Amino acid sequence: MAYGDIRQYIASLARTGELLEIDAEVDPIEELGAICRKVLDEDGPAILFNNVQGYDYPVIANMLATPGRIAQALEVPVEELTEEYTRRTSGADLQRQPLVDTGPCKEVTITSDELDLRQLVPQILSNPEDGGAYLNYGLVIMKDPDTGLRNLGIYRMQIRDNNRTGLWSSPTSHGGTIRVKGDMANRKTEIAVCIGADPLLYVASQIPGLDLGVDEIELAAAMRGESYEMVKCDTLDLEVPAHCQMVIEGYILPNEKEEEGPYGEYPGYYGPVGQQPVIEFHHATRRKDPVYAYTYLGLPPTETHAMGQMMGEAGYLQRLRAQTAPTVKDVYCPLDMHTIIVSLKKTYEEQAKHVIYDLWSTRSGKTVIVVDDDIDPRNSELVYWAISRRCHASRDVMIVDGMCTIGPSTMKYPGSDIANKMGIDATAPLSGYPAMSRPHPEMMERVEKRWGELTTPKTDKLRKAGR
Ligand SMILES: Cc1cc2nc3c(=O)[nH]c(=O)nc-3n(C[C@H](O)[C@H](O)[C@H](O)COP(=O)(O)O)c2cc1C
Ligand SMILES: [Mn+2]
Repeated sequence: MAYGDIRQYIASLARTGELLEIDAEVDPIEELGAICRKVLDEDGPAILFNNVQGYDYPVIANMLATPGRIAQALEVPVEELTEEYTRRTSGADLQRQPLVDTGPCKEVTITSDELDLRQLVPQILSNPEDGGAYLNYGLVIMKDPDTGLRNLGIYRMQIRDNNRTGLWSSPTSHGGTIRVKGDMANRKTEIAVCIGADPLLYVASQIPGLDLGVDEIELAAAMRGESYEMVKCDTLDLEVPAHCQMVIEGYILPNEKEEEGPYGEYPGYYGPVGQQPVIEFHHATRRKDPVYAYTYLGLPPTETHAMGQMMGEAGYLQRLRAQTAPTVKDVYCPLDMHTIIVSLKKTYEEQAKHVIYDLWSTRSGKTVIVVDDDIDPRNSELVYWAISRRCHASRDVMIVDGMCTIGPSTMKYPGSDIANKMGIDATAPLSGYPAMSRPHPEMMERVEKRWGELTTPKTDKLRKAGR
């Protein structure tokens, strides 16, 4: 049975020992981020802060920060996560979600006069040099103005005053594309921010490599095995999940930019201050007793990295299987979010390089390493071995310009402001290499069969020899 809402998921985390409840009062500026950092570094549980100073509602933090908790959201064993995701979503008939009249997210209405984001949202400073409090874990629903198709993503919003925030949506994201279209047409863009929703909506929002026009909510429903009841926004032509905790309705103002940042992002560095779009909110609804969902951002491991890893592996595997490399065996994404290691049974010589080109064209793919199918991409020692033994650097290491990232790598060399992407083809040629020096499989099998006999002591000659 799928979870009905985020509260049922939190209850399930509590049952499985994956929840730390903190009843003591916590300072959202001086303490909350540091508590999250400590628990993440210890690979610890999700945290339910029941008493955040100056805020009326509980705050759930880092709910999906481990593969185990992501698996718990899908209700599958962790080792079956990628496979099960693929089974549920590939070729899935993405259904439209049913529209209902009302739902828990509509219990309380907050009009434009009453709206104060500084009360509705806790004023958390994740890292000490952040430019202010951010709403950093809202599920953002917008529509592509050209097609009318819905999009779901997560983009940070710097809280400015009672009803205005900044918005940082990378131009490489669908959310970024939609707001740029708004600028180009000089039209305001409707935006609904959902807070505290079903965990699979967060997970689905992070799958890379989707086409603009594939609705992440429909994908989440396929992952969940059950549709989401949706309700109409009160003031916008958008629909939102009826069982989320809060909905804030507003417009991205066209061609209006304000100073935004700095903000400690997932690369583990503060991003710079820049001119970014502005959102004006004018309406909100919520449950009577909402739970606010927050996530700490910074150096890995965090929830963002955990979702990026699991969904990257699933998404890239699906993409390669469908296009460039049907014989791909496995994909491993380390927690940095930009490295992709592919193990491949090559069917033609240039295929490893085609895999590199393909993954370079995704917005997060930065360093792509391709090894043969005899190498486990998760075994870093064997991946290094393959790079040393099967990669001829002058031909097999490829570098191009064009990484659009918020990391500081280009700042090392003044004047080089476009980040690079790198590919490493660490596969042996199909024409063959010298035979590998190891026992034949039959020999290993034979030893395996005799293992009991070989390891049962029959003689203690050495000891008897009087050592
Ligand atoms: C906690 C969190 C914060 C994020 N903040 C941003 C952000 O500020 N800007 C951005 O472009 N992407 C951000 N992302 C990544 C996007 O949500 C992600 O790339 C998503 O797939 C974008 O979907 P879209 O391509 O449909 O817009 C964030 C992700 C998480 C988990
Ligand atoms: Mn999208």
